Amino acid sequence: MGNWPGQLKLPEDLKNLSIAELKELAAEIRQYMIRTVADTGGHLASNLGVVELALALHSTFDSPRDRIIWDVGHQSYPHKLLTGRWDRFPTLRRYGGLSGFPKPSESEHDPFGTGHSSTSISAALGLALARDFYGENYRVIAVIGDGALTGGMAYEALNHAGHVKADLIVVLNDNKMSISSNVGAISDYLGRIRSDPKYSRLKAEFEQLMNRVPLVGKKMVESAERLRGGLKYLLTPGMIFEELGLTYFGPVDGHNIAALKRTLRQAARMKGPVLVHVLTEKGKGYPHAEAAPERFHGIGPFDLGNGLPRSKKKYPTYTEVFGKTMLKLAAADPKIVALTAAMAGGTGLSRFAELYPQRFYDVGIAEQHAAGLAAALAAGGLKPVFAVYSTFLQRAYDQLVHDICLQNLPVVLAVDRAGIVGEDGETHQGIFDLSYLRSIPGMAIMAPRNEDELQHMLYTALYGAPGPAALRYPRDKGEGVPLSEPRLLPWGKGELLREGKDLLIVAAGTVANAALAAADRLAREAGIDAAVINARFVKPLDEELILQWARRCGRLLTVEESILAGGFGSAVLELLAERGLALPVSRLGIDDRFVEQGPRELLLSLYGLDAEGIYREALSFTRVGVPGGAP
Ligand SMILES: Cc1ncc(C[n+]2csc(CCOP(=O)(O)OP(=O)(O)O)c2C)c(N)n1
Repeated sequence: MGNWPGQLKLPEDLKNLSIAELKELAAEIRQYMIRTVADTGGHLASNLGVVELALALHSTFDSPRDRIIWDVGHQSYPHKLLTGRWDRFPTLRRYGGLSGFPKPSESEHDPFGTGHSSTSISAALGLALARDFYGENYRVIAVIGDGALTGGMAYEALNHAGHVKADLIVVLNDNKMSISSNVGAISDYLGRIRSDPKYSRLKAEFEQLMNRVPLVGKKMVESAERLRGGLKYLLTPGMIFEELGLTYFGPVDGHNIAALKRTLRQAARMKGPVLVHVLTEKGKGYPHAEAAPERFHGIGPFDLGNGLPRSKKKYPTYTEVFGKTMLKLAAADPKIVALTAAMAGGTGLSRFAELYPQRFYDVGIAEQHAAGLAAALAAGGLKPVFAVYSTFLQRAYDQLVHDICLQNLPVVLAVDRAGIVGEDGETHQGIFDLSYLRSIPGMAIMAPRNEDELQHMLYTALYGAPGPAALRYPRDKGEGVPLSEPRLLPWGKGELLREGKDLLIVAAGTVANAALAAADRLAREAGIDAAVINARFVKPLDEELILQWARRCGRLLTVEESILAGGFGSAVLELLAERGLALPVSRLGIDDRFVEQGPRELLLSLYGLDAEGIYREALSFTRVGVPGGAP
C-alpha cells in the first residue's frame, strides 16, 4: 500500500481532494482496515460499509468544530483513520491501544462516547441544544444504523428533536442489517422505500434537483425552502420522518461520494432536524464479508485469503453450551420460548430460531421491551428465557424491577458475557449484573463454574426456581468437562470443592476453578491449607455452608468477576455482619473503576482474578493479615 494517506493533513486536506482522489482514498482505507482487522479482530463488515459516508462527512463538515456522533460506534474505524489515528490503527482493540469505539479521551474528533446502541440522536440533540444555548454555530451530525433505529431511545430522541426543532442532521445508514437481518415494522418500512419501483426515478430526479440548487448566493435560503416543499412531494417515502418533524432527504447511494456530499451540503442548509437516508452495503469491498456480513460483524483474527478464523477453539463456549441446552430442554417442553434483543447469534440462539420460529422472539435492539415482553409471556403461562449480554441488560433495569420481580414472574435471564469481556473494553464489560440483580427482591442469581453446571443451572432456573432467576456466565470457552443430562441443583446450595483450615476461599462462577488451583498451590508451596467453596448461588447464598467453613478457617477470601460494590463479596460481608461473625475478610473483584480493553486473560490477571492473583492475595492475606496485598 502506498502511504500517501499518511502524508495528508486529515481531515482538513480532504476538502482539497477531487472525487477521484477520494475514491482512491476509500480503496486505501478498505485495504488497511481489512489487513488490520484480520490481525486484531473487530467490527469489519459495518466499517467497510461506511467508508464513503465517512469520507463524505469529513470532506463536507469541519470536525472537530462540527460534531459527528457514530451510533454504537462499532463503525467508526474510517472516521478514526480520517482523524489522526492512521498510524496507531494497528493497535486497535489491543491493551493500551485504540478503542474499537469512539472515545472522547482518545480524540477531540470523538465528541461523545458510544458503545451501546441507539444513543446518538439524544447525544446529538443535547450538543445542538447546548450550542444554541451559548449562541454558537456548528453542525451536529448523528449517524445511526437501521439496526440501532430499532432501539427505543432513538425514537424518544426523534420525538423530542421534532418537537424542539433544533438544527441537527441524522444520517440513517440503512444496510438492511442489524448484526443479522434487521427486524421490525420500521425496517419493513425502510425496505419498502428501497424497493419502491418509483425509487430509481425518484433518485434520478432528486439528484438532478440537488445539482440545480445554487451552492452560494442570496437566493440560497429561498431555494432551500422551495426544495423542502418540493422534497415533501417528491419523497413521500420518508413521510414517517417528516411527520415526526424531520425533513427527509434520500434515499441516497451511500457508496457514491459525490451524491453523498451534495445531499449533506443541502441538508446542512436546512433549518430544524433533517434525516438523510443513506443506503449502504455491509461488508462492501471484501468478498468474504459481503457474502457473510453477520459473521464479519464482529470477528476475531482471520485469514485474509479465505476469511476463516485463525484460531481453533479447544472446547465449546459457554454460549454454545447454553444454546444446545436450550434445544434439549425446548424439545421436551413446548412452553419454553426464547427472546433476544438482536443478538440471536451472539447468545447462541440461532439454531433455536431456526427450529422453533414460533417460540422465538427477536425484538430488535430493545432490551427494555424484551424484559417487559418476557414478563408478560410468563404471565401468559409460557416459560420465557431472555438471553442477553450482561452489559446490555443494564438497559432494562426498571423492567427487571417493575415488570418481572415485583410480580414475581418466572422469567429466566441467561446473562451472557458476564464479567470481563475483553477487547470491546469499558462499554461492554459485564461487571455490574451481580450488583444490580442482587438488590432486587425475589431475583435469584446463579453462576456456573463449568459448562456442565451451566446446563443444570438453566434447568434449575426453569424448573426449580420460586420466581425469576438469572444465570450469568462468561465470554469464554468452557472447561472441557463432559456434559451430563441437565438436572435440578439443590436450591440455594453451594459446593465445597476443597476442605481446609487456614483460609476459606468462596468464589462465584468460573473463578472457582482458579481458586481451586490457587488452593492446591498454597498447600504445595506455602503450607497453607485453604478450603474452597463454589458458591453456585449468589442469591440466595448458602449461608450455612459459608458460615460453617468461615468459622472453621477464621479467615475468608471472596473472589468474583464483578464490580466489588454490591457484588458477591458484599453479600458475604453482609452475611457475616448480620450473623455477628467478625473475621478478617479480603475481596477480589473489580474495584471502583471501569475496566479497560484487552485480552480477557490479561485483564483477569491484571485484576488478580486468575490462579496466580488468587494465590498471591491468599498468601499475603494469610501471612501478613492485611487484605489487598496482591496483586
Ligand atoms: C444496547 C445494545 N444492544 C446490543 C448491542 C449490540 N450491537 C452492536 S451493533 C448491533 C447492530 C447494529 O446494527 P446497525 O445499527 O444497523 O449497524 P450496522 O452494523 O448494520 O452498520 C448490535 C445489536 C449494542 N451495541 N447495544
